[in-house]
Amino acid sequence: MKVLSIQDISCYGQCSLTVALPVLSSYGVETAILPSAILSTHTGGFKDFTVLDLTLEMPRIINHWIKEGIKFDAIYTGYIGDNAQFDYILECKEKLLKENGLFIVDPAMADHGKLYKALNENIIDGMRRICSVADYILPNITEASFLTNNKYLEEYDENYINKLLNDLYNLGAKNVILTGVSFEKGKIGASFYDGKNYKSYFSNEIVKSYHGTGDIFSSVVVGNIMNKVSIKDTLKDAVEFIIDCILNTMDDDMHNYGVKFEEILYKRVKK
Ligand code: PXL
Repeated sequence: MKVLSIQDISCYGQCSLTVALPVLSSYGVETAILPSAILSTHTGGFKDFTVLDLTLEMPRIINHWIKEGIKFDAIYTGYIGDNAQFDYILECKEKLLKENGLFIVDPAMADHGKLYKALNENIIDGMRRICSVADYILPNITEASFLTNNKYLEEYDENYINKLLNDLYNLGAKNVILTGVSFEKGKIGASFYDGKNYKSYFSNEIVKSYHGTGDIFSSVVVGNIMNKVSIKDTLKDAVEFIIDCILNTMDDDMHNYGVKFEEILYKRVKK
């Protein structure tokens, strides 16, 4: 099983490729990377972070792999800093994905009703383009509302979530997993829709939010999908993983930029 992950390297801060690689390895998945940019840190909460955009390097790497005949069982995308990269991502889907390979998109671009700091609104169209041809998409509620032009609501009911799921499905994605869903106080989880069935999994909410948890969630989902785990067990695994990571971090006041997922990973691998 070989996956290509396309997202940035945030050198410090426990998100994007620096979490995707260890998490996917722990699920037995070989992972190649196509870095979209190198940042000194992620863009949430750090001042004056540096960015090296890697758009120009992407076609060079892609063309080399095409020449080598390299192909992947899945392509998994995350944070993309530059709109010019969506054409290259679609080229990867066309030329580097095996027949029946899976194209999995986490449209990582926003949270809590706002786009991430370094992005502008053009990113939404680009993410919509790749979501529309994806086998799985993994937005949070903010991203879902931007992609579908629904109002972002903090208080909502099941009708709102079902509308988001339906509208996301109608973009063209075959399977939708919406994260950060909560219908009752004290419970949080994720909801799934594939055009036929709705499924959700909820656990006890810890009211603390950290950067990078969406990336860890998506990586756990990809690890499960590659191992052909059912969607019900996949949702449970990913939701419980994130809650364990937050519980493992929240009493450490010095660690507010991401979650301490490594100890959770180690405990699971040791079992
Ligand atoms: O965790 C999502 C993410 C990924 N990459 C970068 C980010 C963020 C969120 O802020 O800034 C560079």
